[in-house]
Amino acid sequence: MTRATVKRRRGLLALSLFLALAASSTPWSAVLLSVGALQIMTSSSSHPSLRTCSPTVGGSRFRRCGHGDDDIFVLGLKASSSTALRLGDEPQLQGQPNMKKKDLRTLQRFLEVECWKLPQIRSLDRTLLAVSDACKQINRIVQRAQTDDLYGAAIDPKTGLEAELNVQGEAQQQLDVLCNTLMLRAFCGASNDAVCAVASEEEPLPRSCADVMGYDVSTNSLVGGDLVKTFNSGEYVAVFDPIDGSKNIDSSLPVGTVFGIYRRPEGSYSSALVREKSDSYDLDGFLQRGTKMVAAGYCLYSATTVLVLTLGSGVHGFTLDPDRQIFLQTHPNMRIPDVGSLYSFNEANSRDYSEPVQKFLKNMKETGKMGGKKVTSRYVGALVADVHNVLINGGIYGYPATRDNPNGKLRLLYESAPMAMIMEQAGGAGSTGYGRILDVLPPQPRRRRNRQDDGASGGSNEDADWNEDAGKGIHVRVPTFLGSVENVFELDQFHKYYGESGG
Ligand code: FBP
Repeated sequence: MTRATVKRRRGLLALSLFLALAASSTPWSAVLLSVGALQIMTSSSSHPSLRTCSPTVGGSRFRRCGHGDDDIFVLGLKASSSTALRLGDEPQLQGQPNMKKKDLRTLQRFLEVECWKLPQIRSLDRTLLAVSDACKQINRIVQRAQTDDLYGAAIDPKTGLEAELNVQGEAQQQLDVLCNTLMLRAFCGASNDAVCAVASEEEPLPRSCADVMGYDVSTNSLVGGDLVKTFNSGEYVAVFDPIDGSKNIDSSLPVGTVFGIYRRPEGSYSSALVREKSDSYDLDGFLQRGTKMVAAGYCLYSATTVLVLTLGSGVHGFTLDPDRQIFLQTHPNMRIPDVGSLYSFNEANSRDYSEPVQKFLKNMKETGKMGGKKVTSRYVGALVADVHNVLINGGIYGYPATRDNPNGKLRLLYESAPMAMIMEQAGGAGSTGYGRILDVLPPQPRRRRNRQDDGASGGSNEDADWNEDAGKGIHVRVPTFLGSVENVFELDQFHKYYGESGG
C-alpha cells in the first residue's frame, strides 16, 4: 500500500469522524469520536511506538519500515510484531537474525563428509544428493497436485487410454508415474553411475539403468563400448516406493517416498546382459536380506518436508528449508525412545488380525498402558508418516497379516526393510512378529540366469517363469512391526506365546 494511499484514507477517515462528531447526539459519543480522530491524525507524524522498536522485536518490520514505511501505523495502534506478521508479511521473518539456519549443516555437506568417511559407500554421495533433489521435485508435485490437476489415473501415452493396472493390481495414478520417473532418473542419472539397476513399486520387474536412461543397445552396443560399461558398471542396486500412502493425496494428508540401496553381490554379472536385453536385469542384487542394505531413507511430505537417512552408522534427519530449497540437518543422530506409548495400527482390520496381535492390542487397551505410560493411538494411513511419528515419539507401528493379506500389505524390499534398517539404526526394532524383518530372505528365483542365457532366448516359458519369480521376489509382502525396542519386544512375546509355535 503506497504512502499516498495511506494518507488519503487517513484523511477520509478523519473527515468522516469529524462529520460524525458534528452530527453526534450525546456529549460522550462526541468525546469518544474526537479521541479517535485525534489519534489517527497525530499517529503518522510522531512514531512514538518506534521507541519500542528494537531490532529483535519484529526488527525486520521496522528495519524495512525504516521509519518511513508505516504500514503498521495505519491503525495507529502500537502494533506488536505478531500483529505485523498477521499482516501476512511473512517474508519479514527472514529478516529475523537467522542464526539458527546458518548453524545447520546442509545435506550436501553431510553426504560429502559421511561418504568420504565410509569408504564402502564413497561413490554414493552424488546418488543420494540426486535422490534428495528428486524428493524436492516430488514435494512440489504433491503440493501442486490439486492446482495443476495432477490427479486421476495415468494415461498410457501409446494408447491414450487409462494405463493398465500396476503389478500391485492398482490403477496407476498420474502422480505414481511422475514420481516413479523422477526416482528412476535420480538413481540412474546420477553423475557417477554408482547404481546399475533399480526396482520400484511401480515397475513389474527390475530395470537396468541403461534401459531407464533410454540407452539403445541396438545402435550403440557395437560402437559405444565405453557407454555400455558406463551404464552398468555401478556396484549398487536401488529399490524404492516413489509415492507411499498415495491414497492420502486426494485429502491432502501426508505421503512419502521410501528407498533402499544394496551392494551388488560379488561375482554377479552385469554388463554382458546389456548387449542383448537392455530392459531386464539379474536378480542377485535385489533378492538379498535387508541386512545387506548399505543405505536407506524416506522423505515425508507433510507440514514440513523431512528426509531421514541412514548410511549404516546412525540415523539423521534433514528438513527442507522452503525458502532456499535445501535440506538442513535438523535432526542429527536420531534415537527412538526405548519405550513409547503410541500405537499405530489400522484397527478397522483388527478382527482379521492373528491371535497374538489381537491379544497384544487387547492387553494394551485394557491396561490403558504401554511401556508404563498411558497409551494413545495415531494412524495417518501412510507408512512414512506413521513410522516417522513413532520414530520421534516412541511406540509401535504395525501392519499385520490379515485374512485378505496373509503376508500383510507392505512390500518387504522397498517399504518394510528400508524402514526396519532406519528403525534399528535409531535404536529401535523391526519385526515380522517371528523375527527381524532385516533377516527375511525374499523368495529366490527357481532358476538362476547365467552368462550362457545371454543372447540365447531362454524360450518364452523359461522367461515367463523367470519374470514370475522376479515379480514374486521383488514385490513380496511381509507382516511389519516397527518401533521402540521394548514395544516390539512385547509384541514378539505375544507371538511367542500365542503364535503358530506358541505355548
Ligand atoms: P502404497 O504404497 O500403495 O500407498 O501402500 C502402502 C500404504 O499406503 C502404507 O503407506 C500405509 O501404511 C498402508 O498402505 C495403509 O493401508 P490401509 O489403508 O489398509 O490402512
